[in-house]
Amino acid sequence: QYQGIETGTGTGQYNGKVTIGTTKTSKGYTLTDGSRGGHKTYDLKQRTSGTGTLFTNSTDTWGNGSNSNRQTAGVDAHYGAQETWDYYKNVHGRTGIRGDGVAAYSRTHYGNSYVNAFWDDSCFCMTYGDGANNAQPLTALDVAGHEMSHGVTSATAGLDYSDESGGLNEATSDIFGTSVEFYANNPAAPGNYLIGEQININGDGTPLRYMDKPSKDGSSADYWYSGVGNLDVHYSSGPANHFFYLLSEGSGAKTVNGFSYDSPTKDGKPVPGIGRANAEKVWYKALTQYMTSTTDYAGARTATLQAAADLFGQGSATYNTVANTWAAIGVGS
Ligand code: ASN
Ligand code: ZN
Repeated sequence: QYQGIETGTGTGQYNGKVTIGTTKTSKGYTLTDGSRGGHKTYDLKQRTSGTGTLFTNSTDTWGNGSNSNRQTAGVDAHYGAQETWDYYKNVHGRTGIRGDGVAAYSRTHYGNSYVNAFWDDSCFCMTYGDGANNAQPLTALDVAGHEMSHGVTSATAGLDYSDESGGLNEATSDIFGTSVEFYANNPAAPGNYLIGEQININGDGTPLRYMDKPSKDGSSADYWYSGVGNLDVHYSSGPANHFFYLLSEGSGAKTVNGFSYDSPTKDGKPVPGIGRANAEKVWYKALTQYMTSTTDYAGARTATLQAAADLFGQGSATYNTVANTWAAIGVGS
């Protein structure tokens, strides 16, 4: 009897009906993605330690869109890891978090009504709570891309998770989480510059973070200032998230993929944007070749200008827009 790599069908709570990489065994099917380094997705069954139980099923059809079906969060987490793997491989030529073809793994159903998700270097894994009333799991696509990207940052620049480098670490995860969401091109989870908008984490339909104008969350900084590094890293990420939005789309009012934005600049001077695909290339090259564990906002400016010089030429229009976009968020001159 055949055993090996399969493509199953799942119904997630956030991603709708999706195809996912699975494996056929002698006993049935498992959430093991044989074509992406063997990424496995587990059910922690509300525990907060251990690896949990690998999702297993008699058929290759998974979840039903509701978190009362334990497989549903597994489908969204597994799909998120799959799309993130494909994004880094197909857009940046990076095979796996470390570039060595080895997969991480995902743990779902962590704790009881736990409203967070996290990456952990020590297990090389990402973990998702079930959210409010165990009904809003933290397994949305941009959040999965965010968590897995913490692994990439760890394996590359290694940005320290405090002070300005911590904000840049967080922003890197928001930038690539958003990039994954656009990349997947899934109508159930359309790409946008909001973070966690599908989870309803505030209970009023607002997202966790806004890249076009980070201060809309009530806590994040829109612009760099001396002392921004004293904010929580999820708020000192604001200026870098804002930089990425502006570099992608330019300032002012704009609707992208059905989502409307209005992004300001510090001095009120408009910036044009270079397109999201170019902005992603600049940030990825800066992260993987020029940033280090202690890179601050001034260092990130230098790193992205080095990346832009490599990619587009020093003094090119694109290079100059990168410089002007840093000025638009208060970095450099
Ligand atoms: N969800 C959070 C994050 O990935 C967890 C944390 O605060 N580290 O940033
Ligand atoms: Zn994070």
